[in-house]
This record gives sequence, C-alpha cells and structure tokens, in this order.
Amino acid sequence: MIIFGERINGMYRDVRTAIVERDKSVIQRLAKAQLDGGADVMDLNVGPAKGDAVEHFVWLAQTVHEITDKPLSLDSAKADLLVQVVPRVAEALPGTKLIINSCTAAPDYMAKLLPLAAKYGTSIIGLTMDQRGVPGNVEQRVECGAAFLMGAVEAGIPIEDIYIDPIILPVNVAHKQQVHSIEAIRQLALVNDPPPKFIIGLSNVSQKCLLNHLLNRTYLVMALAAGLDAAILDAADAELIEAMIAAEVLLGKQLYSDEFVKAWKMQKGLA
Ligand code: THG
Repeated sequence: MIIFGERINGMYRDVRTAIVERDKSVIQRLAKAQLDGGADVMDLNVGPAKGDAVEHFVWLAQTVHEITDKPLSLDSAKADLLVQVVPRVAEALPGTKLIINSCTAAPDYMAKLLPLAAKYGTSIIGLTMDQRGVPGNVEQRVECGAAFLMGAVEAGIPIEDIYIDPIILPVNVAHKQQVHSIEAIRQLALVNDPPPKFIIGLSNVSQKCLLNHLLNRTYLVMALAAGLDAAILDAADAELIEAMIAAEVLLGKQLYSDEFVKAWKMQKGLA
C-alpha cells in the first residue's frame, strides 16, 4: 500500500505555528517521524495558517524536500490555490514527483486542475463528489468517480497517475456512509480496466471520536480488503501500520514469514 503521511497539516496547532514562524525544525521532525513509520509520500496541507498560503506551501515543500526526495502531495480543497501552488513548487523542486490533492468531479474543478496535472506531469486525486456535494448513495459516488476518471484520461493523464478518493466521513456524524465508500471502491475497481488507484483520508473516519486509533485500523483493513491502494494516515501510529502489514499478508499481497512485520520494514529500508 502507498502510505501518504498525514501529519504535516495546518489543522494541527504545532504545524500551523511552525508555518507562520518559518520554524523548519518542527516540520522536519514531524516529517521524519512519518518517514520512519514508512510514509511513501508526504501530504502537505497549510490549513488555516494566517498569511500567504502560496508562500506557505512553497516553504513547506522546500522544508520537507530538504530531508527526503519522496513525492509531495499538495493538499487543498481550493482549486484556485492549487493553480498557483503547483507551478511554483514544480519550479522550486524540479524532479520531485507531485500529487494534486484534490479535485472533485465538478466541471469547474476539473477544468482548472486536470490540464494543470497534465502540464506538470503530476498525479491527481479525484473525490467522488461534485458541485452538489458528497452523494448520499453509492450510485452517485460511482458516477462522480467515473466522471472524474473519464475527464482525467481525456486530459491525457496516465492511468498510473489517477487516484480516486471515495470521501470518508466521520462515523459519529455520518452513520452508514463508511459502507458507501467501500462499496464505491469495489464497483469502480470492477468497471475500469486497468483501474485507477483508490485512496482514502483514513483519519476522517474517527475524527472527534473516542477510540479513534481502533476505528482507524479496523477501517483500513476493511478498505484494503475492498481494493484500496493508498491512504493518507498517521504513519507514526505503529499499531496502525502493523494492522496494514498483517492485512497485506492475509490478502496475498505479501508473503507470510514468522517475522513479517520486520520483513516489511527491511524491504522499506527501515530496519
Ligand atoms: N481525502 C483527501 N485528502 C485529505 C482528506 C481526505 N486531506 C485532509 C484529510 N482528509 C486527511 N488528513 C487528516 C489529518 C488529520 C486528521 C484527519 C485527516 C485528524 N486528526 C485528529 C482529529 O482531528 O481528531 C487529531 C487532531 C489533533 O490532534 O489536533 O482527524 O479525506 N484526498
């Protein structure tokens, strides 16, 4: 599974403060913890940090790139911000793979972000929602995913660079939607050959819930069984990563050995 480290997000107060104060050490320490946990990609989100969001993004990307060559996921719900940020980061860090996180299936989002992804050779994440919001049923989620996928392929984006995100909502506010997201992965994986990649923002499922770590790792295993390829998660959560490794062994994606957790770490250069 492709692990996107979630922790460099201005939603966290320590990150927000470090961005505004341009304190590299805080960001690099948090990023290193994600990398040490097995992150393959670093998700960067400036959140509600005060000041110039474009300059914040460029600084965050440069700061994280100083300690890793891994791909960077530029995370914002604002298409107009991403339109400014992607060319700046691409220019500042030539050769670094970028992921646009995220686009929706709404026509104005696709018109702004799909040509941008094609021009800069980035990957892009498409959410299964459109201008009407997050669908309340599986059928419309699948329709949005299919519309995004068709638009992305038409824009010339290679299938390997296309991710679909069936939007995870918190279980304490949106009862039963977690099942819709999983069913959307199953259906979209079946109707597309070759399929795009499927990704979720895992921690959404347990936001403001007690036993959030337990909910996260249980849901990750369920989604992996349905065909998930990637997740934005806290790679520093060791029990979560262990549940992921065990699921991959049981799904036949990795060979069993008596020390399968250690084998995974060695394969990643972490042990
Ligand atoms: N899909 C895509 N991108 C995304 C999301 C998604 N980016 C943002 C978000 N969702 C994924 N990142 C996070 C990061 C943290 C949390 C949730 C999602 C989180 N944090 C804890 C909380 O709020 O309870 C802890 C907060 C704290 O300690 O301050 O839940 O879905 N494509």
